[in-house]
Amino acid sequence: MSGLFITLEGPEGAGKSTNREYLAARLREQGIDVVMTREPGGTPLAERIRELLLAPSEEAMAVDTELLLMFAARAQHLAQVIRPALARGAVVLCDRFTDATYAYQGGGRGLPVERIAILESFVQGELRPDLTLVFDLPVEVGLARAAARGRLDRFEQEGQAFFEAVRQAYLQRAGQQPQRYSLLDAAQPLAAVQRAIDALVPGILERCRG
Ligand code: Z5A
Repeated sequence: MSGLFITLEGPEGAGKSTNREYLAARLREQGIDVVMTREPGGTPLAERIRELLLAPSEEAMAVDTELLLMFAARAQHLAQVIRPALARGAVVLCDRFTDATYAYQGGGRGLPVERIAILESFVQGELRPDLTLVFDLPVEVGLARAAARGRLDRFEQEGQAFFEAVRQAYLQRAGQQPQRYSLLDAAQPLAAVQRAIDALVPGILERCRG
């Protein structure tokens, strides 16, 4: 048996966490075994790496350090959570994965795509998401949603140009592989976003049962 690996991506405040819960509920009511997880994080050790990555600190984090910590957390997450869940036939719903590395460390920080691709192959082997939902919205809308939560993490302290580059990297990747990505307009009211998710559910169920 092999499960289905679905990732949710997009810039800040796009609604990934909210809609991950919603999609999980739609699938569970159809009797599907769903594992919800997130990156960076998803295991106790990977969550400790997440704390290092998100906490603002006086010592600037080198861009390569950031990249390697993302993949260190991912290696742990794959070994402890994602691969075992897929092996038992579950649907894994993961809030961010390697597309976020291409968007943030590639688009935002300007690291070469080739360097990210080397680590992707090293850490993941052949494993790639089966489906990626990209929640797209204008940068200022997402930042306003994030700001409403209070204290900003290390990434959220970046400026508008950084987040524009992140958004464009996501759009570019989604445009290059339309068979893997579903682009959702996350600036719409939540009910409209969730109607778009409802429309994806039959295809997901078919892939689970096929
Ligand atoms: N990062 C990276 O650089 N490289 C990597 O490889 C990985 C990650 C994996 C942490 O991620 C940081 O790590 C992230 C990228 C970096 N940078 N930042 N910042 P995260 O996923 O934990 O952080 P996040 O993107 O900031 O999550 P978020 O802001 O919580 O966004 P969200 O999960 O997409 O949104 P939400 O929590 O579901 O919704 C936010 C609020 O908006 C909430 O009050 C909702 O009720 C509201 N909302 C949601 N949808 C709507 C709609 N449609 N209308 C109105 N209001 C809405």
